[in-house]
Amino acid sequence: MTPKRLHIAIQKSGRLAERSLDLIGSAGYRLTKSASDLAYSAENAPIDLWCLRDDDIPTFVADGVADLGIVGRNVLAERAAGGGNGLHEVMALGFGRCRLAIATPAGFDYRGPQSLRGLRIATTYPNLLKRFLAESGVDASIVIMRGAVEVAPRLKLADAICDLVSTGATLEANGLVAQTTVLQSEAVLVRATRSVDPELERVADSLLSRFRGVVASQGAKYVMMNAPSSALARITEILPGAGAPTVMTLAGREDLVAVHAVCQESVFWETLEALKEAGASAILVLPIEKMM
Ligand code: PRT
Ligand code: ZN
Repeated sequence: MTPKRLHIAIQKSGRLAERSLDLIGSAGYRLTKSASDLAYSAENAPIDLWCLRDDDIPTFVADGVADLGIVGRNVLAERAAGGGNGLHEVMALGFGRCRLAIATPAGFDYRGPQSLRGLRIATTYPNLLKRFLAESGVDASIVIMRGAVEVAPRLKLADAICDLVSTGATLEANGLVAQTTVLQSEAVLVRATRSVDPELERVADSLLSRFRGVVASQGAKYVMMNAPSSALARITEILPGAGAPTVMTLAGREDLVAVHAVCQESVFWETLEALKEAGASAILVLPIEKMM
């Protein structure tokens, strides 16, 4: 019997494709591309990747063709808002961040969702928009488009749009302004709600804990310094997103201690200056490769 393999669906090409492969690589899986370019195999684990259009990923996972998938939360939420089930978000992956937002022409006097009453709103996310309008108690008509939503107001096809925004450059180039956020999104790992083969469950558990480690170590830093024992409380206060630091005595120095901490947030020059001002010296900031 050939050993079972865990199948993960990722985007074939597009905004999430490269980062999805990077994440799997950072989790220690060595990938070989298939001849067709549509699949990868891990050499060192029973894991295969399938490369698909992002819109197909939820269905493939829900139907059990793939066990896990990496997709934008927006895609998952749109399916759920349309009544699609059998899927859930396992974890947020920290890349592909964007928001689904209502945007209006720059001169429009927008005073919240109420201002949308009676208007036509263009979107590729009709289910999420419909739910947002219902929750806001607003009656408006939805113009469903397949893409290029940002041109709809200029073409007089709609009065406003509901679309994904990351930098906002596309909106600005089209004379539009982002107003209310409908959904915060980023790439997420999804799996089916049905149970997976027990043999593969172990493979999935290991992958999940490795993914958690990679995501948690993104941006995290290991900070070391010497400090007067009297300044310890102040220094702990300054360290961004750190738990209780490790404090060690220094040989032959009663007044000084070594302080080590894992900081979950970015450590800026301002933070280092504040630490120095509080009495710290020999400050080192190191990247963290793995965390578990
Ligand atoms: O071919 P396939 O169907 O697989 O890909 P696709 O074209 O449907 O998706 P793709 O690759 O464009 O996006 C995949 C996922 O990336 C989305 O589902 C989101 O979860 C996420 N993402 C992150 C974004 C953006 N940022 C984003 N900016 N998806 C789309 N955009 C659009 C935005 O709507 C705007 O039109 O990109 C344009 C540029 O955005 P600004 O704000 O930076 O100008
Ligand atoms: Zn798509």
